[in-house]
Amino acid sequence: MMGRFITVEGIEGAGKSTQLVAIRECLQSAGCPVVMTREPGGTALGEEIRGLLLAHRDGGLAPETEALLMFAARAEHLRQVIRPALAAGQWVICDRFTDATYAYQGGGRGLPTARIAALEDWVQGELRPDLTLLFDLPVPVGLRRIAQRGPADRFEAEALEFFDRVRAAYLARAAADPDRYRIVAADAPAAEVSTRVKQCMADWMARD
Ligand code: Z5A
Repeated sequence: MMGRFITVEGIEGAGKSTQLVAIRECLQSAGCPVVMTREPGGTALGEEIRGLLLAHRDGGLAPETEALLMFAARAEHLRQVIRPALAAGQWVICDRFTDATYAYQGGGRGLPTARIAALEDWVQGELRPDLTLLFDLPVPVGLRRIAQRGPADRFEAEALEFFDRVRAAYLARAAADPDRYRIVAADAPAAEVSTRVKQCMADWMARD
């Protein structure tokens, strides 16, 4: 039996990484074998590409370069980690996936959605997440959270308007596909958000 593919999305500081533990606990208590991974990254090559993408560089990066590097890392991630785990019946929880490309390189940088969709079809074939949890909160709240943890990477250094566009793109995608997305209100203490995540997972697994 194939496993299930769950992705976690949101703007900076939404608390995705913090809440991965709550998602894993739900699945493990239901007896599902879990693999946790992230993008960009998840393989040795993917982590190298992540370093290239997050590093500050004079002149920045063309949006096309950014998108192609994301998909290069993703192709390797799918080949080495995601597809084998799903084929072995494991449940894969991935911290960001292609919705992030639509939100950041599409909404944030302005790349045409059709270009991203073409790459998605090429690299992923039919594979899409079964469930996407979108952690949503006002941009200034997320940015305040990450400002407290040290120097900003290349994405974190973007202006507030960039993240407004990213958030709007995420919300538009969620509205267009309510069957796959669950929006988790993330502007609350971490324990309260965990309770929402667990309820959301329980509801989704019950309908499955
Ligand atoms: N990117 C892209 O552009 N295109 C793509 O296709 C993909 C990615 C796949 C990856 O960096 C970057 O790549 C990302 C998008 C881009 N942009 N950035 N930056 P990353 O993985 O390092 O970034 P991230 O995914 O946004 O991680 P993050 O900034 O750490 O956010 P988070 O995982 O949602 O939050 P967190 O680490 O759980 O929490 C952040 C801080 O807030 C931390 O200090 C927590 O203790 C605190 N926190 C968490 N929850 C709460 C609550 N509820 N209340 C108060 N404080 C909280």
